[in-house]
Amino acid sequence: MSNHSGRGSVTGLPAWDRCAVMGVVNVTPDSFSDGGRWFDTTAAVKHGLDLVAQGADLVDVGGESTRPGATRVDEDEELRRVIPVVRGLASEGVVVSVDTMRASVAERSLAAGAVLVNDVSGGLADPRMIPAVADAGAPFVVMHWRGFLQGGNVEGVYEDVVREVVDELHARVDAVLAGGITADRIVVDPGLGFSKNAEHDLALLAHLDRLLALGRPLLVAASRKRFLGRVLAGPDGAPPPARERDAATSAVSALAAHAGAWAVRVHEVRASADAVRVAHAVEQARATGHALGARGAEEAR
Ligand code: PMM
Repeated sequence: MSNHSGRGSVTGLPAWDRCAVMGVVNVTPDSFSDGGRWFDTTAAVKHGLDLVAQGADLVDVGGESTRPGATRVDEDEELRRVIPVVRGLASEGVVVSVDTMRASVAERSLAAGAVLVNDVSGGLADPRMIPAVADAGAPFVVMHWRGFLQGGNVEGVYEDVVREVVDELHARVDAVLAGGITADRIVVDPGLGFSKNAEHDLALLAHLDRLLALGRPLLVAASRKRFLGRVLAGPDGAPPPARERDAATSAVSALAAHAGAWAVRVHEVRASADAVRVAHAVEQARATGHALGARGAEEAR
C-alpha cells in the first residue's frame, strides 16, 4: 500500500496536486552527467525555459559540481555562474530553486528571484546557511550526505542504510528547525549516490515509505545516477553512459510519485513529466474506485 499522506505542500512554493518535476540546470563545466553543456548564461536560461516547456514545475540551478572527485568552486565564480541564470529564469516566471552549499549564493539567489534553497550538505557546509534561509523565510531542501564533513567522497558504511538515513535526516531536520527554518518549509532528500552505493540507493528507493514517515515532503533525485548504470549494465558489466539513463530515470520518477514523493529532480524532463502524470491519474482512479466501491456497497444494501 503506498502512502500518499507525506506529499504535503511547502510554504512559499506553489501547491502541486501531484508529484512535482524539478528540472536541473547545471551551470558547470564538470557536472557528473551534463557538465559543460549549459556553461553559459544564455544557453543555461534557454535550457531552463525548455525544461519548463517540457513539463518542469520548477528548475534547480547549480553552479558547483558535486560529482565524486570534484574540487570546490570558489565563491565568486559560483556567484558569477548562478545569479544571472536565476535572475533570467525568475524574470520569465519560472519557479527557481538554487542548488548551493553557500549562504552567500543562497541569499543572492533569493534576492534575484529564487524561491527554494537546495543544499546537498543539509546545512553543514556553511554555518551561515540555515540562519540565512531562516531570515529570508525561504523553504529549504535538507539532503542526507553523511560523508560531507569528511571531504564528501568517503564511501558510506551502513549496517541498515534505511534506518540510518532516516535517523540522520531526522537529526538534520531538528538542527534546521533549531536554526529557525519553520517546519512547513522543510523538504527532505535521501541523497541517492552521496556516499552510497547502488545497493544503498536501491534499498532507499524500496523504502520510500519510511522516508515519508519523517512527515516531510520528500524529494527524490535519482536522475542518471551510478546505481541506474549498474541496474542497466549489459552482460559485460559495463554501465551505459549517464545520458543513456533517462528512461530508467523516468521509471524511478513513476515509482517515487506512486510512493508519494513531493518531487523528483531530473535532467531530462519530458519522460518524468509524463511519469508523474500517469502516477497521478492512477492515484485518482484508485480514489474514484474507492468512492465507486463505497457507492456500490451502499446500493447493494
Ligand atoms: N544530486 C546532485 C546535485 N544536487 N540535490 C538534491 N537535493 N539531491 C540530489 O540527489 C542531488 C542534488 C548530483 O547530480 P547532478 O550534479 O548530476 O545534477
